[in-house]
Order: sequence, then C-alpha cells, then structure tokens
Amino acid sequence: MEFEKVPTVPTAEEILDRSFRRAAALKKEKRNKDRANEEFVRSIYSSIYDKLDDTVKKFPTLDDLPVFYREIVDILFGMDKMKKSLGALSWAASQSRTIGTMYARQMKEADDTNLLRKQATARISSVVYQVDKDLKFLNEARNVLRKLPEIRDEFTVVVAGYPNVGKSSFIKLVSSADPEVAGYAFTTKQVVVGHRYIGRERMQIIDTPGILDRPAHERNYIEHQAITAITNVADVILFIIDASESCGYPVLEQINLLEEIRRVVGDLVPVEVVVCKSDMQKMEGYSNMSTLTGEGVEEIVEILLKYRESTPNSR
Ligand SMILES: Nc1nc2c(ncn2[C@@H]2O[C@H](COP(=O)(O)OP(=O)(O)O)[C@@H](O)[C@H]2O)c(=O)[nH]1
Ligand SMILES: [Mg+2]
Repeated sequence: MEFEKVPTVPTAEEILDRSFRRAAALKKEKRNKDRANEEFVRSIYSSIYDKLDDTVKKFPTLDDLPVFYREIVDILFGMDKMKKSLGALSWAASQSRTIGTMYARQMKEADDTNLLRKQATARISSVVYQVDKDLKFLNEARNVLRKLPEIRDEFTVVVAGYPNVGKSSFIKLVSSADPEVAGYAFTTKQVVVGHRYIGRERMQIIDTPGILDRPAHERNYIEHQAITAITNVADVILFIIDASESCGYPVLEQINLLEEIRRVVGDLVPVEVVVCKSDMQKMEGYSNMSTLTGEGVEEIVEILLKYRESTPNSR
C-alpha cells in the first residue's frame, strides 16, 4: 500500500534534538572557535533541511493516489489540509536553510561568532517549532492510512447483502488466493479484498462486513463515508439474497436493503442480484447459485465480467 512505507514523522523536538546532537559532536572536533561555530550552524540547518525534505518526499503524491485512498484521505483528514501541512514542511526546510546560510556567511567576518551562533539556532528552532502541529498531524494521518486495505484502481466488484447470505463463501470460491482481511483503522469495521486473475487482468472483489449488510439508519457517519469510498471504486455491486432465509432474514427485508442500496448508488453503479443457496431454495426470475455445490457460480462471474467493458467508473 501507498502509505505502508511512510516512516514515522518526527516531532519538531525530535528533529531539533537530533540535529543539535550531531552538530555538537562535529563542533568538538574543531580547534578554532569561530570555525567551530560556523560548522555548528551549517550542520544544524543542513540536517534539518534534509529531515524535513525527506519527510515530504516519503509521503505519496496525494493527487496520484488511487481513487479509494484519495476519498479516504479527504474524508478523514481533508486533502487540502494534508497538502497544506506538507507545504509547510517544505517551507520550513528552505527557511531553515536560508537563515542558516545567512548566519554562516556573516560569521566569516564577525567578531562575536558565539552570539551569531545563538541567534541562528534560535531562529531556526522557531521555524521548526512553527510546523510542529503539521508534523504531528501528518504523523497521525500516516498512522491511520498505513493500515488501510489495499484497494487498487482496477475492475472492482463490491458484494452486498445481509449477514450469512453467502458473501464470504462466494468471494473465497471465486478468488485466486485467500482474500485479505484489513481494518479501516477508523471504524471497527473490516474490509475483505479478494482477487481473481482473468488472463493478465484482475477482478477485485470487496466485502465490507458490517457496512453494506444492514439498513442505512443503523450506520453511523463514518460508516456512511466508508460506503461512499467503497461504492466509488465499484464498477458493479453484487447483491446476494438468501431465498432459503436460513441466514435469519426474511426475503422481503433483504429486498428492502437491495432497494435502499440501489437508491444510494443511483445511476452511478449498476447492481446485479443473485440468489444464493440454490441447493436449498431457488427464486424465479433471478440468477441462482450455490457456493456449496458450485452451481451457477461461474455464470455469475461471467455476468460480472461483462461490466468490465461497459464500466462507468473507467479509470
Ligand atoms: N446450503 C448452503 N449454504 C451456504 C451457501 N453459501 C453459504 N452457505 C452457508 O451460509 C453461512 C453463511 O455464509 P457466509 O459466506 O459466511 O455469509 P456472509 O455472512 O454473507 O459472508 C455459512 O454457514 C455457509 O456455509 C450455499 O450456497 N448453500
Ligand atoms: Mg462474511
């Protein structure tokens, strides 16, 4: 995942501590007091510049992120706020360098290099402290975003339907490998992502237990937002009905949820309906399948794949 490799973002204090310690060690090596002061300032601004610059570079370019992450970043932290904070770090990096270079130059002709050294370090420290809130904010974002499930910009099927209708069984059956389970980190809800290879291409199948499996009024705000992000990556939604009602929900209630999801996605995402557990109970006028016997499963995959060409979310 894009954020997985982003290292911890240090606080202002950590950045300053580290660069002062390094500069002090270098200073000790110099015999001449004025040269030592100049080296001290140079060492401080260059290590601060490097650390801030590196922190910005290690963050993925927000505009290049897959749709799902851009949505989530925007929902949770605000795209603009993130960009502003990254911009603030770049500003602090170059500001520290400008101040440092200026003082180091002055020191070459100055009488009191101790005073200039103190002034330089005070001004540079103040610049770094000014972006402390940005550093902390970016670290908070990094901690949440690195735990997101891997959802790519590729042909995507999102499964929906009440609990125990057969969603997991379907994903397991049609996926090439064991589906990955990942948390959102901002709700207790999880995301299950399965993949199936069709020649060189992949079909991504997503299940969102606890989110697309119950009526909207039972969802909280953040779960609504998660739905928005998920449905925005869906090329098609597969709604699974258990006609046997062994899942514990009457068919009528299941159809109500289907209609609700249809209303939510409107014309944006097509919804395919399939009746599962056909080994127990079929329903006329619908596609039927059984993940137990495998009956009808490949036919459903074929139906889903048809959306690959006519995808409205062509990315
Ligand atoms: N008889 C029968 N049972 C099924 C079928 N598909 C799933 N089940 C069972 O239904 C239960 C719930 O399935 P699961 O895939 O976990 O449903 P989910 O909650 O929608 O993910 C499990 O006990 C499955 O073994 C099917 O096609 N036929
Ligand atoms: Mg399940």
